[in-house]
Amino acid sequence: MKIVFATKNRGKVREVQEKLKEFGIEVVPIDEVAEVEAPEETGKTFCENAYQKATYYSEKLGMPVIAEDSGLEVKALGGKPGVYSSRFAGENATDEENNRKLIEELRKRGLENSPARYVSFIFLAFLEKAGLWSEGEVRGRVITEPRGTGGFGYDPLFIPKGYGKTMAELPLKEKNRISHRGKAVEKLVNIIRLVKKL
Ligand code: ITT
Repeated sequence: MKIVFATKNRGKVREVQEKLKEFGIEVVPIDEVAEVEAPEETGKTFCENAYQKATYYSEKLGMPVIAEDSGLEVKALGGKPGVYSSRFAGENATDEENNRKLIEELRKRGLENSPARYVSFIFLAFLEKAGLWSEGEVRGRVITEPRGTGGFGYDPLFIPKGYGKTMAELPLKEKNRISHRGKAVEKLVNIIRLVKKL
């Protein structure tokens, strides 16, 4: 089985490819199938954005696709950056710029860390405006001293609950086992299997 993954984020592609390999499913990044301009993300929730992206690309391509919307919610910042995680330091911000902004925001408040969680919503669009979705989260805390070179985004600043290492210090397989995205992908596979049995 092959699934087209509509994302421009290489980190997401790597993780979902690796995770779905466990289930014998091949993930094809959308840019290997067609050149489609990314839609604007206007949703106020991860769920809305995942739905919007998946249905947009599926309609453009005329085939089933999955899309994912995810982000980091930091307690000390009232849940920010949330759906704005990829643009926390401004449109087209790099991971480094977003991380620097997060560190600044924590330090401004006199904090060295704060409870936080990563959230992931995945939507598989396969009929006009219909499909399947799943959600995953991982709780932990963010720190102000980056550590590690793996993963992407805020991983050098995020320590999962029960771990002494940041996500960026964990091997990909381990991150996938405990992460928001890994859990959402696994649940989606279970739903697909159930639907196939119906
Ligand atoms: P697509 O919309 O094309 O999929 P994107 O990177 O813009 O790519 P999102 O809008 O879903 O995707 O934003 C996700 C952001 O949340 C991502 O850029 C990181 O800043 C952060 N993020 C999500 N999952 C993460 C993870 O596993 N590790 C680190 N940061 C993560």
